[in-house]
Amino acid sequence: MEARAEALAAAAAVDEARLWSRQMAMAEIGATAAGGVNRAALSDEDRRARALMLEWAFALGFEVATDAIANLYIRRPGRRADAAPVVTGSHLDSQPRGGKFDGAYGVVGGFEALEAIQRAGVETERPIDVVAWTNEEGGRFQPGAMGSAVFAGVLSLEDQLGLADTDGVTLADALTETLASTPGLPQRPFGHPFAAYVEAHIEQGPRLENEGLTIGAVTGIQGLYWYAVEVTGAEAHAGTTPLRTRRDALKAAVAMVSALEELMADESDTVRFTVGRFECHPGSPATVPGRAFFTVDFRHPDPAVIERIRSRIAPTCEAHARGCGVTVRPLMAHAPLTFDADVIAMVEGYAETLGHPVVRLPSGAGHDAGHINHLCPTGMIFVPCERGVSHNEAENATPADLAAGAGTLAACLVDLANREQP
Ligand code: HGY
Ligand code: MN
Ligand code: MN
Repeated sequence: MEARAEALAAAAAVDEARLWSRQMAMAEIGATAAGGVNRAALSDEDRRARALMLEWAFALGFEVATDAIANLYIRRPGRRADAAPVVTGSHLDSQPRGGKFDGAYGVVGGFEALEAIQRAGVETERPIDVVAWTNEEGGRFQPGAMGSAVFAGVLSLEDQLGLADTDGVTLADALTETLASTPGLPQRPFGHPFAAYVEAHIEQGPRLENEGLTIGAVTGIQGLYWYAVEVTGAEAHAGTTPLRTRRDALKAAVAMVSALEELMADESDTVRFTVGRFECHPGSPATVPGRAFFTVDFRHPDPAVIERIRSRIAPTCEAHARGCGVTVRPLMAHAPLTFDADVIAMVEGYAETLGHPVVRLPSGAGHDAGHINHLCPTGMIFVPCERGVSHNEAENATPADLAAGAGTLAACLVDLANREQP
């Protein structure tokens, strides 16, 4: 069979019902009463999700491996065993009250593409891998996109091991437990070469659905920055301490958030500014808070705007400290990026050939693909999600759209895996 015909044969072998039933089986792990998923990175639920992927992989005779941060790899071998693989994947961890598809679709849909390639009897020159990256969401251990960052050499594993979750469990312990749950898997080194990387994901925004489109050929990702702001005041008696002499960490933190909101004001509504965690200690009604903590998530596509706002974040917090101490610690910094032109064109081309209405669009959300983009030609495939809702238990997508994305993905993987130089 000619190479392009093989790519299309693989796409045609995607089975919508099989993919949907696997998505639903995965969504049962950590299912919440409101129809969402709570599958924190390196939790029992995460381990069960990995076990389910392994069960499916073993049933089809695929090869499996892991690495020291528990990224999980499932491989369909190619004719050239030593060639760098073409890789797809995403993450199995979720937000605390997340949806069924954010991340899980990229892993389960990637696996469906692999099975379709197998069932179509298509052989490729290069191996094709599906990877589940560890801790993309960053809900339990910050920063997010940690597994792909460590793989890409952006973060060192040693620097992450001492991080603790809100219960005091360290990343080192959670990692040890997770790696012990998949004993005997071959270990891969970080940074081993990829020939190309294509990640499938729900859009997490409303554009595809609003415009009646099925596939997004993702052009890049906007800049994404996280900060941890720690405010230190003094605990005092709520009934006896005059307001003038207090150093109230909570009130200072509230003033900082309001000032940051003003700093981020933007007529065009392009700036994204979120305080997703806000803590007050000791948290007793009769004690003036001596410590407050909050996170800042700031995103924008334009480097000039990013530079202006980033340079003002710490001074804005300091200017509203009201006698308290304040430290502003960067947790994550991803500059805006553009994906590989050939991969973008390939996604667009196969979507068109397969009859799926397609548009080029940027990603507002961060993804593991952002780190892998520095290592090899990289791109992403978006499919619509209902009303653009994500990071919410109501997140939803249709079986047909998920299958369209997996088919487009299967075609791209076969095409790339038959190229000398993707
Ligand atoms: O926050 C993000 O953009 C991603 O969903 N982790
Ligand atoms: Mn995601
Ligand atoms: Mn997410």
